[in-house]
Amino acid sequence: HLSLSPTIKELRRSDFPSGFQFGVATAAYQIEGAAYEGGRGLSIWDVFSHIQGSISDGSNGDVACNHYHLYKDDVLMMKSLGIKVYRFSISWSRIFPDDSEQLNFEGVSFYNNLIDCLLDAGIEPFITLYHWDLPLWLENDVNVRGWLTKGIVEHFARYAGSCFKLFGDKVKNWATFNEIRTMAVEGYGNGSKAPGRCSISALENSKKTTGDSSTEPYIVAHNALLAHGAAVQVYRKFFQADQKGRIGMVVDGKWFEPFSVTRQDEDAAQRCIEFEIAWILDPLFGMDYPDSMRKGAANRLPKFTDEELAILHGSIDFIGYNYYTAYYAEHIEYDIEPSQRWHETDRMANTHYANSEGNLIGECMGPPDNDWIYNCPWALPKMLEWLRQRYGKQQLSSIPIFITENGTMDDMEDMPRHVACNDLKRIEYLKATLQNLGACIKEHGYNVQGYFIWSLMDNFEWNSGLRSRFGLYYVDFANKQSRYIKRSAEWYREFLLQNDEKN
Ligand code: BGP
Repeated sequence: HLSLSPTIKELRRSDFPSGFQFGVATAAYQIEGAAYEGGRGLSIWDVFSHIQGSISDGSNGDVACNHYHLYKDDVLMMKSLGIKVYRFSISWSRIFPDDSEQLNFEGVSFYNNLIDCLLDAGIEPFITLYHWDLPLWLENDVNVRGWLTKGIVEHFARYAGSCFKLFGDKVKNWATFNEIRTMAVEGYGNGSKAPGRCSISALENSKKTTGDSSTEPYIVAHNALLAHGAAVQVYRKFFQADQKGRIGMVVDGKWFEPFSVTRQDEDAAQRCIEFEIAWILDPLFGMDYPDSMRKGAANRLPKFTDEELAILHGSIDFIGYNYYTAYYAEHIEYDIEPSQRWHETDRMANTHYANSEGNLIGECMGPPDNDWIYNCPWALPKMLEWLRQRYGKQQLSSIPIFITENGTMDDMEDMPRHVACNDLKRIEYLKATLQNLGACIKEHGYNVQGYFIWSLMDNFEWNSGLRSRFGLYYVDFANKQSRYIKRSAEWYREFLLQNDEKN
């Protein structure tokens, strides 16, 4: 019952509106390395990645792609691709390494140099302020406790304000956060990402017993939303008029397809979408948390004051949406002790595999013979339509969407370089996603203005380490982090440059 991609034979730059921006995306901890250089302070990821058992291949981001030292080459690589915009994140602990909150000028210079280099190459910087690498001093501060208290809000606003002041004359695109949902659910629900807090005995990694996973993901997301609101207030009050940039947020959320055409499964799919993307976006559009969450998580979900909601309402100039994949959703009745509940069980719906395998994480719904993890390019238009239905065509006509991440990985330890570089399936996936995107913009007029491939190069893929390769370029981590072009990079370059010449 799945609708397949529209059949467009060739993908052309002209299938997209002129002015549509194509780029690539990365994040600081995943590529920079130089973890102990340039005056950088530690972040929660430095600690987490060094705890035995937390990263599946035992790697960490100490060196990663060594982008800190190789950034000039990386910018040349981007220039050769023909991209016009580059999304990357700033490492907060490179800017404010310790609790004195004194600027680390070496860190500031690194980003200034990178930004200058990008601008020289004709590439616009698109900066994410927070891509999960919280300074350790904020995690350890007993009054702040990372994202667990509202104490974090003023620190984030101060950090954001410093970035606007330091870089805002040259940077016009700001995203406050990357995927608040992921950091809340995986950092505090199942504990698979830093700071690795988890109290759910039903989960495989139940050895982690810190934290209260029935409440913490909600508290963390709530405080991050408030921090977003505070940062946007700073930008709008002190910087936006002069700097003339835009500020928004990057969210994620899978598409959920009802497993059967029944009212119950349709409700389950809707509930799953609400528990992911609407959790974060609804408050930004002047609504409270979705009703399904207020019912499902009941008194464990924090409440906004009217004043807080007013700050969040209208606090984005754009939506950054990271699209990867789709899952089935099937209604399942759970009978779970409130103390054992967490985000996944609260939404009371999962895939049809949930019970039989005792596994609360869903199964991707792509073709079964496909060995790639992300393979549902057709669901992106469904999500765009869902967003339009929920937030209104008129409202979204003034709040553009950027697809801030889209990509796929090969996941194999010791994959030979020649195999990894001959990545025809990645091309297939990216091309199919772009075909779907281009066609639905053309046919339905969705206000999507840009698309970023995750990722420029293979990098430190969080809990799965260096073995999961997402890059357009191969990185030889055992040999000076040398970069090698993959077929997908050649394809992207051809698409962007040839068509550019034609236009
Ligand atoms: C996003 C993150 C990226 C990157 C990507 C990979 O959630 O923003 O930093 O890690 O995911 O995909 P996934 O985490 O789905 O494997």
